[in-house]
Amino acid sequence: MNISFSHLKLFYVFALLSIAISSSQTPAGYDLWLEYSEIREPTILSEYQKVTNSIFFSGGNSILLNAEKELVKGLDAMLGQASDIQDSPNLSNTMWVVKKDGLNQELQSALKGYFEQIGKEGFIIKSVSVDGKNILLISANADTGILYGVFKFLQLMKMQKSLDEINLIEAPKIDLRMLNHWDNLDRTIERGYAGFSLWNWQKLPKYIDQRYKDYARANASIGINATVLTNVNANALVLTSAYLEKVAALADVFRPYGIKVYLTARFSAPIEIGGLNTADPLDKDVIKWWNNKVTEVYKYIPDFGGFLVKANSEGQPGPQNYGRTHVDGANMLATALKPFDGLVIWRAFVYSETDATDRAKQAFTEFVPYDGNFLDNVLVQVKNGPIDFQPREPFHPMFGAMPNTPLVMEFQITQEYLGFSSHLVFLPKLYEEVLDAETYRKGKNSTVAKVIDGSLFNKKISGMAGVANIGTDMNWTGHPFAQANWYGYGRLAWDPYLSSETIAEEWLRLTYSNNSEFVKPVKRIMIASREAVVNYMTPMGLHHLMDTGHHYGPGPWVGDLSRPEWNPTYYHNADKNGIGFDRTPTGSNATSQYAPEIAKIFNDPETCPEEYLLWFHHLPWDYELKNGRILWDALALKYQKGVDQVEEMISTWKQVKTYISDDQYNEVRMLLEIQLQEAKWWRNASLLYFQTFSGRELPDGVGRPEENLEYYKSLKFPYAPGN
Ligand code: GCW
Repeated sequence: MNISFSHLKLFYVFALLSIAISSSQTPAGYDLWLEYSEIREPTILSEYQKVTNSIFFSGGNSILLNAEKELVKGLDAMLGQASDIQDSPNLSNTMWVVKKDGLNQELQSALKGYFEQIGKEGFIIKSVSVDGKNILLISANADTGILYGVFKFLQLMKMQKSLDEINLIEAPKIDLRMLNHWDNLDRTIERGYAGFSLWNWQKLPKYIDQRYKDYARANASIGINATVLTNVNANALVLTSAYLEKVAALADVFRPYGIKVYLTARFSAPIEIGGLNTADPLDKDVIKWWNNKVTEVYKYIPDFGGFLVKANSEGQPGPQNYGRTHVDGANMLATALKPFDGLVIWRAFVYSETDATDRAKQAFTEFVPYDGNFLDNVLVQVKNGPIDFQPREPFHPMFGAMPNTPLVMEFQITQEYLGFSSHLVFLPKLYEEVLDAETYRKGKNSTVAKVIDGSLFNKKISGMAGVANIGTDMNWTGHPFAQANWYGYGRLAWDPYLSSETIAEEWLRLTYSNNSEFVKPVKRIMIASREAVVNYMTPMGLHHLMDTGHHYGPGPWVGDLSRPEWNPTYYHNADKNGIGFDRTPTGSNATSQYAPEIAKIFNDPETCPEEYLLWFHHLPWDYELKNGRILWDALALKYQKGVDQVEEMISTWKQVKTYISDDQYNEVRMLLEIQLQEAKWWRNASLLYFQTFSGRELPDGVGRPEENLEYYKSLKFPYAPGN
């Protein structure tokens, strides 16, 4: 074929054009809630154009530079105008972005009360008068506050909030707002369902993947300020100099976004990488080894956050291997970190195969007696419930029971027990339920949120951790709606009193659309989704019925694992007489670990909230519930309800098709179909199995299983992810 010059030229133009198009477009979902697009609402548009017409941005270091870059990016994309940004003030300015110390005396004193409230990370967004002219001010005491303020301003713009409503004095209510990555050094992720680990250890430190910056930016946009890079089932190698150099490179990327790096410390590291023959926390060589190691870490990473430690839990080494206690172990590390202002975050997720007491009681029993014995740079990290990130658990009784120890809340964002990344489950609904729970430890209104933010017992430091659901998937989280769980976690770490409704609404507006015809119904889907998963997996207080190891799908029949508490049969106790775990004084007496006011409610099946009934009680199949139904029927109907709720989610999603792109629509539709299929699987398998004990017919209205119990038992998933 003869290709003429003009053909070639045309080809060249096309090639260039397509490069331009593809480089300006990131893959679907990659931009998370941060995709800035032109505002089409004319009043809002002109309002924001006016106020951002001429901006004085008082820059400086790399955090402020990121804030400025973000502002420019957002304004250009949303307002379609290149903004005029100056580094010194002038009379034409309509907006100022300036730290407190850059303001004149008059403004500083006018805003004094606010600056006192917002600490190091808070911000002010407010209209003020300068030389008799109104300007919009974004201000803060420190750099990170400016960064957060800019993100907030852009989010308000994107959500099309009128500027009249904007008068914000905001500060985070929790100090440490952390992600915990369960990422292994080989880049697999324990309980990860969105690809591999972002950290490319092989290419670090020289090669800095753009994703590290995008990750940091996304976190900063919701106020996350700490990240634990490695799995709590730790590998000591990350503490060797070869890896510390790589960690330092990541810390350098994250620092300009206000994020500190933490690592997990394997307790036996002095043996594994230090050549010692013990890791006894009271041994002087061990102490010296950790002191040296910590000093080395700080040479690489001067603002290193500290260590997260899982010790003497599920086979991880710890101080008890040497006859020492959690306090001995934590305080030894804390002493090494203290000179550098580093922290120890010691996990309370412990249970032992040699201890026959109810697993739900073990963490409390082990830790509460140590209250007051930890050094002041130790925080104890407690999972939201006493077992393990189930679709529903009552709040962990340790919350409120250790007034002298800062307790960090550990939520799981990755959906280990909630459908992996195929099920749409909006987790802030779960988080909210736990945070709002009443501990009664200092009378009425002693909520878990108040324990966590430190206000109940006047703590100097507070924290929340979320086990990340992030991986190398194009959209970061696998399921597009799982992004809402990352987002929502960050928002609640910032303000644990926010409602899940508010968060859902924000996320939808920022991610999809401001159109209320879209937002309203989809918000309904999100809000209903958590109860749906509880209903089709583990209704009425049932728990830990997932199949072994990978936790994918139902396995209530599993009863042959070496450790009793790894078996679902341990948790449901179904027999001819009934079902449920008796945790009242006639059973394990786990209820005694709650304040008496709460224990009393849980102890009596008549007052125990129905959603925790089988968590705390073993009840006969014909136990009569408040609505007059017997337990067996109610349970079966709950399973059905879960399936129905997913059907409703699907039909609602179909109704909003026109408001989003086909790709966006189809992606979620396909996932919802999987969710429906798996919800039915859960219902069928669970009910057929429990029916072998109850011996009763399924009540009307409950779908009939397509297969028999043997079929469901025969299903195997050797390559289920995350295991
Ligand atoms: O939920 C269980 C998980 C383990 C996890 C452990 C923990 C990292 O199944 O994979 O280990 O909890 O939280 O330590």
